[in-house]
Amino acid sequence: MSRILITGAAGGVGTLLRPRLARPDRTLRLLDIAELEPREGEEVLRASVTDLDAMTKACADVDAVVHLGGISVEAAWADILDVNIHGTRTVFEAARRAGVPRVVFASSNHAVGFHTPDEYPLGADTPPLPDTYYGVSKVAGEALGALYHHRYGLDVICIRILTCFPTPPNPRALSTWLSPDDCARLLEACLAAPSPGYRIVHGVSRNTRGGWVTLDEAAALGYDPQDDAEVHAAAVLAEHGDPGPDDPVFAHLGGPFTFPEFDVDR
Ligand code: 15L
Repeated sequence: MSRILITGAAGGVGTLLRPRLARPDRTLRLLDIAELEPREGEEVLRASVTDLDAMTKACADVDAVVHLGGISVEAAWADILDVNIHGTRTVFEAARRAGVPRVVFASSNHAVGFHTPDEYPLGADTPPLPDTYYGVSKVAGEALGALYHHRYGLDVICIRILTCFPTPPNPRALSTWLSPDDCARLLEACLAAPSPGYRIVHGVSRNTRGGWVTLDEAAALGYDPQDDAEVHAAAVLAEHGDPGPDDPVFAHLGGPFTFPEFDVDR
């Protein structure tokens, strides 16, 4: 019997993963600031990732933490600093104090969002080039993961997730979609890999219009994506129109997050 703690379990990715990570031999301990109703095989905790005491208790008797909690878009610096950066440090520190051997951290393409198509496919060793304060928080989370691996020996896998939604939400996502099922496949690979050490991998499906980032690092963990956004292409383009290859949304990996209107301090 294993126990996995999922932070931010009521959020978008958490909601998609919850039924997909359920196993008869596994307890999912779901943590969020929002209320959750436990189902069979689940435990529910209502707490903030910024609360070290609560997080340390939440990490008791846990085999791995899947850290999804935090703000998932651009926001004011004070909020990003508290919830995403301080909160992520709190999660790693709580895991260390409670003796949790493995943390899987939901990073984002926005950690490297200002990289450009002439550099594609971006490897997981691509240097940080965040496109927002949100992206900065993901770079900080990856750095904290490296610290907690190298100083304290935790296994830490940072997944630079591209676009994880039930279906591709826009034309850019025809290249960047991570299907919910592939997301669960990647998480299972991250949880099962023997002694992964510290790694950064990309979270994306095997999209026909992909090739923006490498899949090799995730494949080395055992990830074998089965889905392709192309099956949704006709519907997505009918709804949103075809922006064409010269549209600014394709000028950087981070797409709209690089646009001036994402500057919250303007
Ligand atoms: C992310 O990191 C965001 O959390 C999500 O809302 C999407 O915008 C996604 O990146 C993306 O780049 O599509």
